[in-house]
Amino acid sequence: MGNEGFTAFTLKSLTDEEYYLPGNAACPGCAAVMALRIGLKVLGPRTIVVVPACCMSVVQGYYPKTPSKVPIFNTAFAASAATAAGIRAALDIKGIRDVNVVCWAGDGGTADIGIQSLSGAAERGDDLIYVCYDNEAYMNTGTQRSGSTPEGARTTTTITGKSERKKDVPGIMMAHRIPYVATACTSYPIDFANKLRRAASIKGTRYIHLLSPCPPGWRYPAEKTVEVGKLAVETGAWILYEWFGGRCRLTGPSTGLAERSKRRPLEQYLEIQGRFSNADPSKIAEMRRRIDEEWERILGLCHD
Ligand SMILES: Cc1ncc(C[n+]2csc(CCOP(=O)(O)OP(=O)(O)O)c2C)c(N)n1
Ligand code: SF4
Repeated sequence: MGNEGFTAFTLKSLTDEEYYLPGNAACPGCAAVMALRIGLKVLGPRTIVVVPACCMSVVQGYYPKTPSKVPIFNTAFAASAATAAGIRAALDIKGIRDVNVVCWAGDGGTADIGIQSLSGAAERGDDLIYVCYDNEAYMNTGTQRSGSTPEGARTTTTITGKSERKKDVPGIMMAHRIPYVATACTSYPIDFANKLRRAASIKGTRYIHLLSPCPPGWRYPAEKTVEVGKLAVETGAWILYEWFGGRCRLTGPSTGLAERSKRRPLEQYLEIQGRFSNADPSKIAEMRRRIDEEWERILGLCHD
């Protein structure tokens, strides 16, 4: 599927240049900020980032002591995609075509409160990249459940574990028939970098849903962020795929995990985090069933 002319990143080809600097206000082990650092390496200095209310708007601090070397536009919680569309329109009027406009929004600001402006932009085909860094709760305000919190996870508003399923935002975006939708995980930065590069090479609304582990919210030690993200993928709880040109394909380690027997036991992903401590064996069996269902659905898309 459409790999012609696409030069994939390797670790070596990723620039040493830093556009998001250390010394920022992120918690130690924050995956969302690691991914922003990688993302800006991919997109480069001709980029404007739109950030709604979320952890990232706190992490960046106050001008002139901000960690970002590119302009960041802070906007209202519900309005990232509309703001990005407006910035793109203004750039177009000025004849500036070489600037990437990218939204960097949390799951609360995407799956819940920002979904109307995102849907509007996608329906209009506005020319922007939207990255939802999904830490699976409203973290900045103290870990409240979001539509993207997975079933079974404890948050301050689901103290015994969330009973509803996680909202499928990538699926919602596919239903808009936009040109590019992908999932990614911060523990696989090169997979993410390549997806962002491909997204940047296409016009229209492009969407990447990035699983971003969060030590305080998911209740694990800060140094385990990469391990936790890898376990999400290796147990099959998070599937890496890319959808463009109307076709879907698995990417990264997920390509070898279509068969359930190849996946690590789900317990390994759940036990490393405090947020699933209430999940008993029957709940875990239910989660496993849902994961199998999700695999079948994604494999169905890949084989069409
Ligand atoms: C309209 C509105 N409601 C509530 C808030 C308070 N608020 C600021 S950030 C935030 C949580 C954002 O959660 P998410 O989008 O998941 O990003 P994260 O904090 O996890 O990075 C909330 C509720 C706000 N700024 N505006
Ligand atoms: S609460 Fe989580 S997402 Fe927010 S800055 Fe800390 S580690 Fe990152």
